[in-house]
Amino acid sequence: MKKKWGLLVSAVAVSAMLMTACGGETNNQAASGNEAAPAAASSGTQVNIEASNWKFNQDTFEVKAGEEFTINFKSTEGFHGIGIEGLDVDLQKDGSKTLKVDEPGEYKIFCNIICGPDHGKMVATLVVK
Ligand SMILES: [Cu+2]
Repeated sequence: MKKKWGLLVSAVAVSAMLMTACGGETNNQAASGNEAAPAAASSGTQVNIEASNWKFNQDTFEVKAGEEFTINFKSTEGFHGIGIEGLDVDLQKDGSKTLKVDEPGEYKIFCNIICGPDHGKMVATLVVK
């Protein structure tokens, strides 16, 4: 029993020393890394699409071909959804979808819920470059 405690204590002591050593070394990196932190936290390109009566927050949304991106969709007013022609995107009301498009081009974003008189005006473009 005593031996076990001894081992445990020395193990803790060693890891504490290691942690201190690492902490000292990474302090500088952590400080300079702060600027990049928001991008790292969201992991990848975020495309924020918001729908209201009866429009999207932007006419075009741009992403890079062959790179993963996440669509964050939100209905801020009314009840809307999005579909994107030729892509596997089908979100309603709120939701996220991560995908990758290899083929550059323009993809039509449309509302996929019959939401009212100007439903047909709810279109935007996903530009894949
Ligand atoms: Cu609609």
